[in-house]
Amino acid sequence: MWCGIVTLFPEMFKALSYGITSRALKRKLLEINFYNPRDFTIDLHKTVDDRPYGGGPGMVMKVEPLLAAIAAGQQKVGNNAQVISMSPQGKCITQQDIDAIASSAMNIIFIAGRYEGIDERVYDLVVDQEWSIGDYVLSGGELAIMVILDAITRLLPGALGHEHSIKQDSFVDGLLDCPHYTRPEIIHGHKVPGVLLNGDHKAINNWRLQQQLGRTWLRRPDLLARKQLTSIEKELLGSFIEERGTNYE
Ligand code: 4FV
Repeated sequence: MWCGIVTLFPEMFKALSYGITSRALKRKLLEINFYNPRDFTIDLHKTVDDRPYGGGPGMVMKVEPLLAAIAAGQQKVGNNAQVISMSPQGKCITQQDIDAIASSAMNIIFIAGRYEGIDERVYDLVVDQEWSIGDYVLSGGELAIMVILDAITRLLPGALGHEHSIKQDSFVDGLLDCPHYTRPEIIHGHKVPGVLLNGDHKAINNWRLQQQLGRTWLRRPDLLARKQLTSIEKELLGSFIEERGTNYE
């Protein structure tokens, strides 16, 4: 996967040089090129922002340096990159979106806004999609891009040591993840659930699915409302709720 990142702070992306994203970069599963709008300015002061028309606080990122930076990225990949701007006004990205992007192998040029945002005419002229990572305001789009890139990269074939763990991810089946335990078997008086200790994998898978259903019912009923449960799943959730009666876990 190739992605271009239009950002005033390319050094921030050093954060991707750790763990799974680092390995994916080394294995060339992911290739990133940076385009700093400041390098595409023509004035002595390398101006990338200006005061907002209509007044008001803050500054707005100028059209020309952004268009030139984006054009440089498009040139790198023969003009077939999707231009994606990160902002709170964008579509809130879900795991389903991440799955679709990771399996699409599409080229992406991300725009990291700063200040109050970018001039709207950049959207009119070159932005294909606008994405958000959540309903809160960041000081810049860089962290949002890294969140998206991290979520995509771990799904790229060869990125994770063991592919099957993806199948057990949260949200893969529209449910929250089950609890995880490792040694010691008892700590501070807290024991690992017995079902996980006697190697009955059918019982273990049922327990994990029941935990996923129960937790989703407790914490994210909105997700459960979107999911068509099988009869087994209805049974497992039913006994989860029964076992807990009114007081939840
Ligand atoms: C954001 C978000 C976000 C808004 C102004 C950058 C900031 C500044 N991006 N999801 N939430 N962006 O807050 O993606 O330009």
